[in-house]
Amino acid sequence: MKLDVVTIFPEYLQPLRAALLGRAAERGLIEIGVHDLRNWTYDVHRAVDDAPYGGGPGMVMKPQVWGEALDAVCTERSRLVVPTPAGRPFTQAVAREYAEQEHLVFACGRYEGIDQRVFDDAARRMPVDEVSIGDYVLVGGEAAVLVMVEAVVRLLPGVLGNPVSAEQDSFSDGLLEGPSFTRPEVWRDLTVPDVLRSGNHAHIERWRRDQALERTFRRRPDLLTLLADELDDHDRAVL
Ligand code: 6GU
Repeated sequence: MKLDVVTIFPEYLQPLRAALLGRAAERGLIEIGVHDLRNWTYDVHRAVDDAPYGGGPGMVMKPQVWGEALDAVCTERSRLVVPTPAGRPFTQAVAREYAEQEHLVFACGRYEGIDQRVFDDAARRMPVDEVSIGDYVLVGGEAAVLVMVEAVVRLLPGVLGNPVSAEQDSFSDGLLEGPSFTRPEVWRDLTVPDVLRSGNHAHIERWRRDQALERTFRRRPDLLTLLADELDDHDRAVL
């Protein structure tokens, strides 16, 4: 998979070279390009923004600069991802969909956003998604790109040491993952639940499912409503 990021803060994307993502790149599983938007400015001031039509606070990023940048970075096989608090929610399902793509291009806006015509134009040649990582406002899209790239890349074959971890985590079955324990058996007078040391794998699986259901009910009841049809009688008894 190829990943390109266009930003006015390329140094902000340095974490893409670290840890899990850095190792995936070294092993040739992904190829990451980070591009300074100012490479495509055309005036001595290297201006990337201008006052908004219609007035109002802040600045809007200029269409000419973004148009040239995306012409250079995108191909007819790219998918353009635009982080914005005004986007559709980025979910695990979206991460799975992105993990199937051959080329993702992330366009990081700052200020009050990017001239809408940049995306309307790009959409004539490629899929364009405006996506939000949550209901809060960031200063720019860079941190959101780090979040999305990590969510996508860990799903690629060969990136995680143990592929079962990706299959079992929160959201893969629509529930939050329950608690985990390791040695020692007693720590600061707190004990590991007996069932986990019982060796009875059927009991352990049932207990884990119950814990996931209870946790989801308490913390994210909205997720359970979505899952209502998939719960069996035992599941319902837990709730
Ligand atoms: Cl994806 N971008 C920005 N700039 N702010 C956000 C966001 C994204 N998601 C939530 N807030």
